[in-house]
Amino acid sequence: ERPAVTMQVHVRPGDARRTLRAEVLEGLCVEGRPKELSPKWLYDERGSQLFDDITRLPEYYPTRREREILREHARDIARACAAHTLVELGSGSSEKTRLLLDALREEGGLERFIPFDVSESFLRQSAEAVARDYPGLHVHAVVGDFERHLGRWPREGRLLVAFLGGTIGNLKPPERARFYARLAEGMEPGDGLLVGTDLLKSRSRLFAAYNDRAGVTAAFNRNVLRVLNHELQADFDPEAFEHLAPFDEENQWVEMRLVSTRAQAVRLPALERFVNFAEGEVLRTEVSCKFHPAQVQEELAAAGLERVGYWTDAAGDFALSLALK
Ligand code: AVJ
Repeated sequence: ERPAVTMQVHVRPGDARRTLRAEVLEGLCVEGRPKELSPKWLYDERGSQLFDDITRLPEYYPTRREREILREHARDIARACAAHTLVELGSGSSEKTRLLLDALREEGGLERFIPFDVSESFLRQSAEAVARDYPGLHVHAVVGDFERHLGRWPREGRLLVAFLGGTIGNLKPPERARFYARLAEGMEPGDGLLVGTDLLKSRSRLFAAYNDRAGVTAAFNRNVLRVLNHELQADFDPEAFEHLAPFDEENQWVEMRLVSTRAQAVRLPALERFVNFAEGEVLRTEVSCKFHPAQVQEELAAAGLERVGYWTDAAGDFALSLALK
């Protein structure tokens, strides 16, 4: 018997390909403009697997730290928001989700779980697994892009929207302000947002976390070139690009770069274009912002969300903030 999962689809596979083409034209093909791609293209099946491997690297602390915070404080979070519905944006990490679901259930009010993700097949699997393990819980999966379909989910009972892992750091400050504002717009008074943020720390630890010795992050970064090869019939040679992820002090973000090791022209037949790279030219594939504790509170407040809870791990590496509308 299949567990009862309902599904709402805002993004179809064809849409993703069209969006990719438009973003590649904008991000790679405008002569004289620094080359950049959205980090969302890093996560095909292989990329998601590689990210999963990253979360277990000795140098990559965020996943472990956030799990530690949830183990310690999920009950406090559940009590402070008393939510009936948990919406999880980018519902990647089932273990962390379960810590929240368990706490919300123990606090008495949990009725509904709404995982929200761009990848339909992945989403369906994890939604069905949750439905199996939490009898009586309504699971409604939403396939959407959190930059375009925020708030497009059923609105019933008091909401807790969870955005974990530090993925908020992928948004640059103006995008982040828009994101919080749009999210707040779709919330009712009493609804909550739980957001995970990586905190500022020594350059050397940040560097190590994104330039691991085993080279998993490098493989993850280069994987985006394979995605372009597959989706656009491009002929990138991933080995002709070096992975580098320095910390940018001014912007307070780690940025992942692919650095062209030589002058090269890459064919993009699906777009009837070539992309030229000079030797040493950079393609930016991700920014990962790091935060001051007070900065998170200020950004939430600017969107009309009041931070009512703040928790860190024992080392002070990572933080969870709970804000209410
Ligand atoms: C999934 C966006 C939180 O920024 O740390 C890990 C992605 N990139 N290593 C992060 C990532 C390189 C990760 N987030």
